[in-house]
Amino acid sequence: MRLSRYFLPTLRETPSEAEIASHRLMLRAGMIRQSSAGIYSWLPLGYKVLRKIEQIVREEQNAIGCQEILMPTIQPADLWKEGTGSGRYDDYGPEMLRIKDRHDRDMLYGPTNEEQITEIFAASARSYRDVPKLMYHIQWKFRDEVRPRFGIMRGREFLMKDAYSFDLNATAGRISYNKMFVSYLRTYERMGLTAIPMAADTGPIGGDMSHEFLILADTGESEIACHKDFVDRKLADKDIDFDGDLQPIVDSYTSQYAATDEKRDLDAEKALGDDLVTARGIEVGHIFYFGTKYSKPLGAVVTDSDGKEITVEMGSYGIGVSRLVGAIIEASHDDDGIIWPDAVAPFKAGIINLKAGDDACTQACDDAYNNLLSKGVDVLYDDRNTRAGAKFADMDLIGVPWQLIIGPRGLKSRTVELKHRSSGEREEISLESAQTQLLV
Ligand code: 5CA
Repeated sequence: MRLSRYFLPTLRETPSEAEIASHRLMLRAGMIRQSSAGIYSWLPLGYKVLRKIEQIVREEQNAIGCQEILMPTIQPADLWKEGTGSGRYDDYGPEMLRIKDRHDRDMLYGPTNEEQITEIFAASARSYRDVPKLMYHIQWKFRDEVRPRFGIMRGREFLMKDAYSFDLNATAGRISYNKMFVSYLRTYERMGLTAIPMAADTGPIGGDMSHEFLILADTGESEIACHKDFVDRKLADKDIDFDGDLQPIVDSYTSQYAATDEKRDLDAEKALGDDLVTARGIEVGHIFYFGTKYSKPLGAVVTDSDGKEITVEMGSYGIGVSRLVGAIIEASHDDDGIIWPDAVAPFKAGIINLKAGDDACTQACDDAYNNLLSKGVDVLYDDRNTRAGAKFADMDLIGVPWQLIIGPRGLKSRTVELKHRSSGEREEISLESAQTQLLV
C-alpha cells in the first residue's frame, strides 16, 4: 500500500477525550472514529488489525474442532421470554437494546447468543450421536453499557467470538470446557499476550464454573491478585493433543492462586508472601459452564443409547475480539506509539522514502516495494512528499515492526537503514540484504 493513497487520518495532537494509552493511540493512528458513545467505525488500519486478531481466534477455534457459523445480530424476544424461551428477558435489564419491528413484535440486538444457538441445536438434535458439538461465531454484539469508556475497550457495540458446547453429561461437558480453556491460552500467546485464567463469578450468563482470562495492564478495569509465576507464564507444551486428556494442563493453571476482585481470598494471599502479585488486568475472555440452564427451557434434548431422554449440558465461551485490539496496545507501546507484535501487525514492513523528489531514491524505493509485494510481504510504502521527520513519526506511531529507510546518501553505496520498531535498533545494510531479511 502506498501511503499517499491510504486513508490514514493520523493526529499529531493527543485527543483530550482519551484517558488511556490504547484509546489515545488508536485515535492518533487513525484506526477508529467514534460514531456515538461506545460505537465506532473501524478505519483501514484499525480494521486490518481487527481482522488479523479475528483470524487467529478463528484458526484456534477450528483447531479444536469448533465449527464456525454466523447467527444474526437481531433476535426475536420470544427466545428470551419466560414460557417461550430462557426466561432472562426481564433480568437482563437496561443493557439490552430492545426493538420493535413494524408488526409491533419485540426484537432485540443480541448481547450474546446462548438462546439462539440452543434453539438451532434443539431443532435438529435427536440422539446421543448428535453430541458432542462445538460451534462458534464472530459477530457484533450490543450492550447498552452504563459507562462506555476507553474507546473500543468497553464499547456498546463490540465484536465478540462466542462459542457454545453441547454434551451428553457433565463429564463430557468438562472435556469441552477444558478444550476451550487450553485453546484460549494458545490463542492469546499467538498474539504476544500472557493471559491469566482466574476463577470468576458468572453474572447474567449463569452456571457454576467460570474462568476469566486477564492480561496485566495498569489501566485494566479489574483489580487482581495472583502467584508471581503467572506473570510471564507460557504454555510448556506447544504440540497439544486436544483429543487427549487436558485435565493436567487445566489443573496446573487452576491450582495456583489467581483471583479477580470479587473472588479474592486474603488468607490465601497472606500465605503466598513474596510470591504474591497484585495488579490490574483487562478481561479478554470469559468461559462458562452452566449445565442445563438454557437447554432445559429451550428443549435441547437427545436420547441416550437406551432411548432415555437427556437434556444436554452446555457451556459458552467468549473472547473480546475488538477489545483485544486495545488490550494488545496497552501491553505493547511506548512514547512514540504502538509496537505491534508480528502476528497482528497491520503491515510487516514499511518503506520510508527520505527524498521523494529524488529520482534515483524514488526508483530504489519503488523497486524495493514492488519486489517485496511480489514476494508476498505486506508493505506500507511512505511515498509522500513530506519531511523525513514526519515519516519517521508516523511509521513509529502506527507501529510497523520493520522499517526500511532509503535515502540518496546511503544509496551511493547501495546501503539503507533497517529499523526494528520494538528494539529500536537500526542497522546499516545493503538494500538487497535488507529485503532478504524481510522475507523470513
Ligand atoms: N456469552 C458469554 C460467553 S460467549 C459472554 O457473553 N461472556 S462475556 O459477557 O464475559 O463477554 C465475553 C468477552 O467479551 C469478555 O471477556 C470481554 O473480553 C468482551 N466484552 C464484554 N463486554 C464488552 C464491551 N462492552 N466492550 C468490549 N468487549 C466486551
